[in-house]
Amino acid sequence: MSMSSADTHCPYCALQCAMTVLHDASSDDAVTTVTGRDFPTNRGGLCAKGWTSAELLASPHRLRMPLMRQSNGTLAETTWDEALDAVAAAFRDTKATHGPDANAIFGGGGLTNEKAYQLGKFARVALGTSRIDYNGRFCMSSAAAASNRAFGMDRGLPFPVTDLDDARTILLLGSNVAATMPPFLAHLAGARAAGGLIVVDPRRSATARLTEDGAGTHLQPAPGTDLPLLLGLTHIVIAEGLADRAYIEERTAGFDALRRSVAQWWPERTSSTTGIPVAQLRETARRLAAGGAYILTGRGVEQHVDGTATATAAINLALVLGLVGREGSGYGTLTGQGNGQGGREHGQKADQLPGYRSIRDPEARRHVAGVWGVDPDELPDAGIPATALLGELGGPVKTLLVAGSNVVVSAPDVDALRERLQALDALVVCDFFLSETAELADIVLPVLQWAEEEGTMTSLEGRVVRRRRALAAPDGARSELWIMSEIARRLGAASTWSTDPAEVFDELARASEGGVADYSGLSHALLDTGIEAYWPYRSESTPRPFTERFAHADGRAKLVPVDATPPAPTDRGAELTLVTGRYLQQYQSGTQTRRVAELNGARPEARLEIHPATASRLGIREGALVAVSNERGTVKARASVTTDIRHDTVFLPFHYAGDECANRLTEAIVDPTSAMPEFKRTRVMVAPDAGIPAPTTAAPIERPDAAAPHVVERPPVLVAANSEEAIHG
Ligand SMILES: Nc1nc2c(c(=O)[nH]1)N[C@H]1C(S)=C(S)[C@@H](COP(=O)(O)OP(=O)(O)OC[C@H]3O[C@@H](n4cnc5c(=O)[nH]c(N)nc54)[C@H](O)[C@@H]3O)O[C@H]1N2
Ligand SMILES: Nc1nc2c(c(=O)[nH]1)N[C@H]1C(S)=C(S)[C@@H](COP(=O)(O)OP(=O)(O)OC[C@H]3O[C@@H](n4cnc5c(=O)[nH]c(N)nc54)[C@H](O)[C@@H]3O)O[C@H]1N2
Ligand code: SF4
Ligand SMILES: [Mo]
Repeated sequence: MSMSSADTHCPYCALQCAMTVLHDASSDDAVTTVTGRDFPTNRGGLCAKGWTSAELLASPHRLRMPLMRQSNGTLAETTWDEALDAVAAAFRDTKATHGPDANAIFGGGGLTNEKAYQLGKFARVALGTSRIDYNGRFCMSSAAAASNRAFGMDRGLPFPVTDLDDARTILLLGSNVAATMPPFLAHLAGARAAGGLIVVDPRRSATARLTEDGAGTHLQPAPGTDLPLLLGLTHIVIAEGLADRAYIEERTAGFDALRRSVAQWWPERTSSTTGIPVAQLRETARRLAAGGAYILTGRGVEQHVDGTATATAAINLALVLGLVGREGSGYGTLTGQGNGQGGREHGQKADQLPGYRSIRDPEARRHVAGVWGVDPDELPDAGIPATALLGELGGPVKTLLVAGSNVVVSAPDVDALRERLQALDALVVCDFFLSETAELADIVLPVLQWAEEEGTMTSLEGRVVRRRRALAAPDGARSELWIMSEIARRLGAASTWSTDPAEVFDELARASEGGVADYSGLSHALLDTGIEAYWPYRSESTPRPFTERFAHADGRAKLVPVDATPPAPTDRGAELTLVTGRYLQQYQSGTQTRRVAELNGARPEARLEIHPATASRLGIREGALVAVSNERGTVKARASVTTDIRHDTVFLPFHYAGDECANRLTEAIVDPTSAMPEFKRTRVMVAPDAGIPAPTTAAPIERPDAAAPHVVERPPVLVAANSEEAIHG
């Protein structure tokens, strides 16, 4: 058969747009194409990343053999047996010499449910280590912590995304969906038509622009002042008698303490802290109370040292207004990575067992150990969150396996992290490309891409969808389920290690039974019948889990008082606040999208957004090369002079490596509850960069040729040929 096709979902973000992949192997140049497929979330639409996703399947950059570090420092191809023997030996030696917690795993929210589940089991059973966490800590942890505390459950959107279509008002805090999930904009159309899209962002982002022409309001607070803003809005709601007293009485607990906690955030104080006029504050509060309102948060308000408190304040506002668990209104957070939702439910988190259970809960340990066929007392205790785990590298942690993250670009303070990665006894990276993190590895294991594997993903609305295989993987690449089973076998691990995604899913379903994220009624076969599957799913789908009760034992939502310490004044001489975020055409650390000619052609480099007044004060012209620096490092980028940003703020995307890597500047300080790092508010100095060469990217990726912008001109390169410079640069 030369033509094959599969109904599947996009490899990138949490909207999980439905697509059909067509593979035509009839000629020598096999062609794989994607088309949008009708589905409630995307209605046939895809963004530029989705449309171009198939290009990477046959990419010349694709890894096709395991790589191993040679004595001369380069990476060279090796056989699977040799590579897996070496990985097993590294884990065994590390454990024997330094104890089980000297082995660590770093996972990712892009992994299927099956792989994320197996990775958690692999850490606890095959390695016996507590040291596992994942990049979702950098993404969803603040919103997750706030939702768990308030509702007893963390499902990003506790309602189908199509519920938003009928909203009259949507308060969207710190989310730039116009760039990060373009097909999602269709669900904002109703609120825009009603004049009720309220976007809170210190930048006039593409999403903020959607409020123009009467479609809504853009609130442009100082970065990091969302918490006072939300406390102030809650104050107004209560003071003006807009709170839903009957709902508060019937469905929540803790109102009196909450009321006291916002008492001091009167409108004038809120206004002077956030920079938002009192009239706009009052208008926003009244609009939210007028019916048909939703409150949604994104990374802009969550990726802060007070991210959990801010998400909690957003939830409190929604609860006081009576929006949650009612038809036609709601609160939610917009999950980011493809499986950002499912990836945070099945055991990749340091303190978690499958089904969103606590590893410290004796009953959960008994149940899951029973499914795994091991003694519950042998399961390790809770580990430590991602930033702390990365902080242990080269110290207590000697061997690290990374699967599904490019930490040396995406974690905070990457210059320091790079040194720690280099101090490891062994770094093992599973990837299909030589990411910047894989470049540092001792062993690189090439894995499958999305269209080559079977599995499930859980989208931003808590819906379990099927990822299906459309074509065979290239020779030499292997599935992570196979890799884990092979290492487990070499280590003589207990339990069984299936390589069949449907079987692993069945095991996951049993392990999750009775947990908060209960998948026990689901299977690949059932999902293939096309049913709608919102978790919890024991015998039926739960599209709106909070309609009757919240997940706490008493059925009530908890109002948790939080307070804000007003931030230090924003203008201290030459210092500016750096906020970081995303471009439409680049995805995350850029490993994938920087290799797609069309996408990288549109966004080939990081640009520093800076206000004209600030630029002129600093002597910076449009397009000029600037140095952005602080005590941790320096980033070189060209300036984009724009009135879309505040005077006191500059913006960089975090998709690039080398001199352009924004995370050379961010600090590894974290939220005390969620351990989310501060990605959105970093003090920097900006200066013209006279005489210093233009930015270079450490990634071995050629910029597209200007004459042929749709062609990647780089020939297939075997990594063995890589220079020292490319590996260590
Ligand atoms: N094109 C593209 N799409 C993606 C991704 C990608 O990398 N590229 N990544 C996916 C993932 S994993 C995620 S998590 C999502 C993220 O999706 P978003 O949350 O939309 O992404 P960000 O661009 O990080 O942040 C959103 C906005 O927050 C604003 N912001 C920064 N600081 C503050 C602040 O203090 N307060 C407020 N109110 N706003 C602030 C920024 O200016 C930015 O416009 O996108 C997903 N989709
Ligand atoms: N300054 C700043 N930093 C940030 C953020 C920010 O807003 N500002 N956002 C944070 C957020 S929200 C996130 S989610 C992180 C994301 O940052 P990362 O965790 O680095 O995410 P990706 O770039 O998607 O990295 C995924 C890597 O795994 C590979 N990969 C993809 N799928 C698979 C798979 O199935 N298996 C394996 N083994 N590999 C796979 C890809 O090729 C890529 O190299 O960055 C965080 N860092
Ligand atoms: S919005 Fe997200 S899921 Fe949809 S096509 Fe774009 S990247 Fe893929
Ligand atoms: Mo994310």
